[in-house]
Amino acid sequence: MSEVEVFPVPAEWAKRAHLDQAAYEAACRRVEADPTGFWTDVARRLDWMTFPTEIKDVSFNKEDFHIRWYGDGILNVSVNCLDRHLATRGDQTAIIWEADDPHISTKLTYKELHARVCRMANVLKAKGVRKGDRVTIYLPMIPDAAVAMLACARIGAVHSVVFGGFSPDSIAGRIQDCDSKLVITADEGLRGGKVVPLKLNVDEALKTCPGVTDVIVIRRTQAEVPMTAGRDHFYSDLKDSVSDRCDPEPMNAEDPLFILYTSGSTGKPKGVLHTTGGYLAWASYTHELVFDYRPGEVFWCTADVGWVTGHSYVVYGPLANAATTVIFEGVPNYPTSSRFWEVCDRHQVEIFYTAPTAIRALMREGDAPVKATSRKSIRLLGTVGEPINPEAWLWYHRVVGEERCPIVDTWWQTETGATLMSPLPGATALKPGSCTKPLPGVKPQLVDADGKVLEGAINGNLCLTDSWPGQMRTVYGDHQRFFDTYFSTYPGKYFTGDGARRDEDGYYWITGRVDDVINVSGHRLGTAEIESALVGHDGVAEAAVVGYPHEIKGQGIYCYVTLRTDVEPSDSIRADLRQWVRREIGPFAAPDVIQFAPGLPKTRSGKIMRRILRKIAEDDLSNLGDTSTLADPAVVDDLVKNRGHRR
Ligand code: 6R9
Repeated sequence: MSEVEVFPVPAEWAKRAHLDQAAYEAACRRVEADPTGFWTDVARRLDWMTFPTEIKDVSFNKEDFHIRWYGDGILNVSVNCLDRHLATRGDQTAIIWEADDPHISTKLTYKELHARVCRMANVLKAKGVRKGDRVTIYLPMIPDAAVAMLACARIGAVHSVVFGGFSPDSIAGRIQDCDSKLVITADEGLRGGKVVPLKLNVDEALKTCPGVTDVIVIRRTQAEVPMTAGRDHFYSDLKDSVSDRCDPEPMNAEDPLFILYTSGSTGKPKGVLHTTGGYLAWASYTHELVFDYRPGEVFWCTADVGWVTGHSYVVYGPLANAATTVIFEGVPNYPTSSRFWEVCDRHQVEIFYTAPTAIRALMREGDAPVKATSRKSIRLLGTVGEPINPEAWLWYHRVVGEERCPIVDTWWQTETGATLMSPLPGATALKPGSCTKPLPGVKPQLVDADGKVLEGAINGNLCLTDSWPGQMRTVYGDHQRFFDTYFSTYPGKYFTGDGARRDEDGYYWITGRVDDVINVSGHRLGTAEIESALVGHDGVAEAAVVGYPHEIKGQGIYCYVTLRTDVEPSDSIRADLRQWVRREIGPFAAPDVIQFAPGLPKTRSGKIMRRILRKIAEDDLSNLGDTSTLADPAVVDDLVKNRGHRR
């Protein structure tokens, strides 16, 4: 293995940080020696109506499988994110909104945000939304997205945010699965100067969602949109008839806070369910530790609230910690590739957190768009969503951070609620490409395919042997699927679906998914979902989808498609299929390569040999492995000969 450059903790960081190396190690020892004391202290960072006495109650075993944290505690998330800051920080900026148009930005203080949340909460109540009801939110990156989430939390409704890039079909599936009666959307979204027809998409989706009785429409672009009488209401027509005070609903720590759909290796997307107390404690704790956060600092996480990163590090973690959080409507390269850094300068951003795919795309534009800006306010950089290649890490460090800013590479998942492994800027020496070490209380373990525990420096499948407060509690409506997906592969352990290497210093290096999930520009997609979209097309008999390394996106989408015998392969059907998948799932799921395949490599029992398809997609022909078990080994020759052109 080549020499890895190590970046030691800068002295000033060790001095100012919440945790330096010794304190980090002490915290790790304390969780072992006194778990109840440690986790009780984590709970203390929140304001409780009733402080919990039951702290951790977990079993990953089949016989008595259950996960409960702070089970007798009572609290309200919106109180923790708003009310408790009012006395001392009511006039502090809570949200800085930077619009897609670089000439527009606005600020909301904690007082103003509180009033807006209460108003929306009252509007929801007036529409009949009660504790436990599900509300679907399909909004652009505007402050109202955070307002809508917190308004649900205030009255105990369970939000399901659907990313604005999803298609009508995907919205419909998510509404039906959790049976929401109410949808909050906007007339249109704006991203990179392009209009996203949000209301039209909702209208299309609702054709198959008869259970939805109300749609609340926020005016963003003021575009004319069709309104169905009795069902659709402009928020501007509702908000003035309600009060801007709303008593918070007392919630049990284990009451649901939100559902967020995410792709798995099989079946339709799963409704990942997070609860109130443990989730918020973990979002807040990790936000403070990983970003070494102090109240009032300007924090910018570029993720969309439609993904878990937006939930935990645009809204809940930062607001619980009295942050000034930036909500950015736009994209990294509009109007120019300097946009991120101009926004940092304009709002004096101190901590900047984004995805490797954005870094790689900007790196390709060269140093000049970065160097045209000051970036002096930035002290700390972060990444999330996929492995970062050392080259991109080094560019981020040298060019963006001018070698002054540590980089926290945070590994986690929708299922984990918030970060599980990451450097702490005052405690951990950095290695480019490694998410380094677990946070205190997090217990990673590497196992081989048979579940044998692996020790020392080695590659393996990444499991967690114990729970943490932010762990998901169930798959909405399908608890058995929750157990089967995460706890049955390696009994008694949570299996992440990721592979990882541990090096001689105990640092972890995530190598990517070991299941049929692919990570495209930091967006998680199940290959099964794309396959199911493809075979929904009239011309397609069969399809198999795999990922392949893509310079900017991390992974690209490679589709092998067997057409029906009466359909001729052509560029036009290829374009048609691409468009079809965009429409079925969303634009970000558009295939990069479509190869027409007269046959797919299958075992004699009919199982598609994906290993071979992956190798061909990766252009790694030296190592196709044993093809003798195939029903028809000749199909492989055809696939190799007609390999697709990678975009
Ligand atoms: C937060 C988020 C989760 C999957 C995860 C892993 C990959 C996330 C990473 C990373 C390497 C990191 N992933 N962070 N891989 N280094 N720092 O992204 O959640 O959308 O559910 O994706 O993303 O493969 O399993 P989610």
